[in-house]
Amino acid sequence: MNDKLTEKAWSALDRLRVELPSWGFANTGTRFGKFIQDAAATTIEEKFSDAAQVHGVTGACPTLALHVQWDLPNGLKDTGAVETLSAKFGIHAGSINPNIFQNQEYKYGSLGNPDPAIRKTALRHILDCVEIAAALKSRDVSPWFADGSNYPGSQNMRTRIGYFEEGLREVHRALRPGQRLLIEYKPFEPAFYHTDIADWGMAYLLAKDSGPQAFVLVDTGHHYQAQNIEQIVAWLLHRGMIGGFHFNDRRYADDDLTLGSIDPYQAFRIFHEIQMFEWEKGAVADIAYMVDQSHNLKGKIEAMIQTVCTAQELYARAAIVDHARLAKLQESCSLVDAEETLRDAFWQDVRPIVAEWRKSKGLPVDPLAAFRQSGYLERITRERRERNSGATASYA
Ligand code: RM4
Ligand code: MN
Ligand code: MN
Repeated sequence: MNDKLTEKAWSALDRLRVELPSWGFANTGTRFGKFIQDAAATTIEEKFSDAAQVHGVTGACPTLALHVQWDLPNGLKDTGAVETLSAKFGIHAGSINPNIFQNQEYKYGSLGNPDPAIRKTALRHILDCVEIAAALKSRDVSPWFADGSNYPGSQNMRTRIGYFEEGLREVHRALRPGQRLLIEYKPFEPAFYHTDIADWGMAYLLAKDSGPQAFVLVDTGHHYQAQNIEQIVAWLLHRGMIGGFHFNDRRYADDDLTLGSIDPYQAFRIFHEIQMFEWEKGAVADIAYMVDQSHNLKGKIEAMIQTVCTAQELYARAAIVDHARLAKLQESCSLVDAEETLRDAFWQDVRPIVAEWRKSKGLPVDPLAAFRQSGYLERITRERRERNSGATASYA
């Protein structure tokens, strides 16, 4: 590969930061059962410690997304402890994720619940999350709403839109300058008839309605099978409305599989859309790249290392697309040559370039091997085994 391409790939790697999810290090399961792992993290300290391992070998993950109910059960009171852990492990608190889906009162919804008292409880929790984010100097508050209904006629969809508009405006009013509200959508599950924020259009409209600091969050697993995700990304980029991603891969629905494990071309196409936009604008899009994966069977830290390495490889491949050439070919409708320009980049093996980049940063050339050699996994397996033997998995 020539020097110019190598340089493009290196500068892409320099800027790619991937946020890890605290819940990805904990025991989780499926609706049918939970397989507890000896090495899984059961405390927030262990989650920070595990995330620091991933950051240590990849150099790309300085922040950890926190789920308030699971990580800060006492809310604002726990922020001091989180700051201590941040300092200890060199990992900052990332996006703050409210939990408005797990408690019994949310059976019929949170901000969309017909009961005003429950809407208020949900609102108060999200407002607490804004305070927590402010205390931790973390920029993004990132709610996912499980709200919806299971049977036709059982809820008034329009009334609930109004409830969401009202609640989200209120959340937006509490945001500090610079903070952002990221609105995530998901077509179904846990609701199987209607979901209040089911797609990017609904998230977009609610974000626009609530105010200028609200943006859309795209979880790659939250789409119907045939949906063109990169086109959604293109629209959101065009409108300046993309706030961030939850990366994962899937075969069927919201499977939370390792990024790129099923369809690496999909992730590449998303990265390409973003980098083509950035090339045109001459500026980097302000997007939070976050992982949202829970691994039931794979070792959690290893799975996260795989994920980050895959993101780096696919992002670097998208960086070496010849944007100027592609733009001309698109203009002249040279379909085959345009497609080949994209395919050329996708099929390049950038791993030697990524390895050189790692070496230049003093990072291990093979992050997974380095982690395996460190002895960390054996140590935590020993230390955590007993606690995990009686553990019950948390939902994520
Ligand atoms: C949802 C969604 C959210 C995540 C929860 C646990 O499917 O992806 O982002 O916080 O799961
Ligand atoms: Mn998500
Ligand atoms: Mn999900």
